[in-house]
Amino acid sequence: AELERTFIAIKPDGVQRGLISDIIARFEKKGYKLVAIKLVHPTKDFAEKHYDDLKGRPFFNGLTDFLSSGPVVAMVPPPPPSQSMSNHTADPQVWEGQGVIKYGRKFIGATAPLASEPGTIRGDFAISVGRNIIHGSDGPETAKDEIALWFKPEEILSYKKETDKWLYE
Ligand code: YYY
Ligand code: MG
Repeated sequence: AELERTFIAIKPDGVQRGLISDIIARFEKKGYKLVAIKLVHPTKDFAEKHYDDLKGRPFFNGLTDFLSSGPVVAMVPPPPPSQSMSNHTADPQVWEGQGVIKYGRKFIGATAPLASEPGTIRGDFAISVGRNIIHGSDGPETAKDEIALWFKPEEILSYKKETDKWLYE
């Protein structure tokens, strides 16, 4: 299995609208393991770092104002197949799962909530592109960078879930 880890954040609108538990429940019920979580109020400067690749876009200032406007729930919830994890127990930042990044994005839905399918988080809970509830890493490189930006290595926990054997063949 390919090494994969992802970063998910519930943006200030999701926190304000009381959607934390609904969003976490979806990842949890799917069988994903939560390995890091915290409530943080990012500064404008931090929001700019997070969205560094979008610098220069017309919506950049509004987007980073928005992300730094209130508390955000930051989390790392990939599903590690237990057998492939065992090789990497020494590195607390390595989390593995088949297709977790891509599947996380599928869960979230399209960037514009009106283009998101019903059943996705943005499809079910949001209307405007600038108030689209949730962030998810879009690939292995951004996942790595985003996890390193938001979490210290010791904030990411390694633990075994007995349910893994009921989730992975
Ligand atoms: O990864 P994702 O969040 O789906 O979209 P990105 O293209 O990375 O843009 C990040 C963020 O920027 C998006 O969630 C909303 C905002 N945004 C916007 O306000 N207007 C756009 N035309 C595109 C993106
Ligand atoms: Mg993105």
